[in-house]
Amino acid sequence: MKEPKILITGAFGQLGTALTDALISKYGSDAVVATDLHIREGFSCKTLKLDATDIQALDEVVRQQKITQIYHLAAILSAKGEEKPLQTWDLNNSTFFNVLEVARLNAIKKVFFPSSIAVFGPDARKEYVSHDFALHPTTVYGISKVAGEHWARYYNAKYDLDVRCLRYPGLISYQSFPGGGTTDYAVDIFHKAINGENFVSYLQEDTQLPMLYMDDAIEATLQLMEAPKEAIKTVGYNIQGISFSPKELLEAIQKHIPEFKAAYKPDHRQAIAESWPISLDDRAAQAEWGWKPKYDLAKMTQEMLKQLELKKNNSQKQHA
Ligand code: NAD
Ligand code: AKB
Repeated sequence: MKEPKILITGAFGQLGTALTDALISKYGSDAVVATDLHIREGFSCKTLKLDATDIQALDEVVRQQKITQIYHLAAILSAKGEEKPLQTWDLNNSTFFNVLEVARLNAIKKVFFPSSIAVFGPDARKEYVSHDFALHPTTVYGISKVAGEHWARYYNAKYDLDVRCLRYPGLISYQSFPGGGTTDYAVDIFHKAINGENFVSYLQEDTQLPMLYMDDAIEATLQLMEAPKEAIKTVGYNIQGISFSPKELLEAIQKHIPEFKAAYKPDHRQAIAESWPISLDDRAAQAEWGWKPKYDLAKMTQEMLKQLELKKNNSQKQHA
């Protein structure tokens, strides 16, 4: 049997849209099975409808498709999570349990679990926080990610299941829209800029958060998953990319579109943002598998504007 054969849950969200294509490019269309609650066209790999809360359905796909690795992306993110805390706890945990159990029972070789900067709470160091700092999150999303990291450690220790785990900062991408996080403004602002609309930020102008351009996030994920097992000594790697505030991002965009304007109307997401760190100490990721981001604020801004402009022109041509 050819390896790896990869199953992705929650594959059609913000991360999955880019990661599915990256995994196809790396391993080939036949090596990837992309699944989500709803079917989406446009991928060259097999796509299936799969609710990850249904352990039997998950097990069946894993067996039928002869899966050897699972990337478990399905989750409810921080801002949406605060609107329905119990449902979020339930979904985020039950889907990961199902993945861990199915992985154990089918001798899956590697599992990827995306954690988040949301594992930290307001008592954590704001700048350069280390991966092993106390984890006291105040969102249900953050609590579910801390629990996920603990379960990853448990399955690793008890069953020798190879579960690898990154704490992504806010991800910035042009491929699709984000799905209900606190960092979503940093994607939305680019769409407003390209469409000639004014932007209203739900975070204060000076609220800095750690972010990462999607290409760097994908690179980190592939590097982590390709690293030899002996190199992996941490569950829940911090990865630092770019830290900026809405005002700093606005100024970076204004270098390309000087007339672009923003207003600031903080809402409930402000408190979530204030509970998270501004930057992360990622020395473990650097030392253990060679993490190094390529995008700074200027380069990421230029690339986002270029890619969204291209998308807009292509869609206008199609509709002409
Ligand atoms: P998203 O909300 O864009 O996508 C999540 C996907 O999961 C959606 O397509 C949704 O349909 C699917 N889903 C929900 N319930 C499901 C179920 N029961 N069964 C199968 N699929 C289901 O989220 P994303 O931004 O792509 O995030 C993917 C993962 O990465 C999540 O675990 C998230 O916590 C983590 N993460 C994302 C970011 C970010 O900035 N995007 C940062 C840190 C961590
Ligand atoms: C969110 O804002 O919820 C996500 C994350 C940082 O986990 N983008």
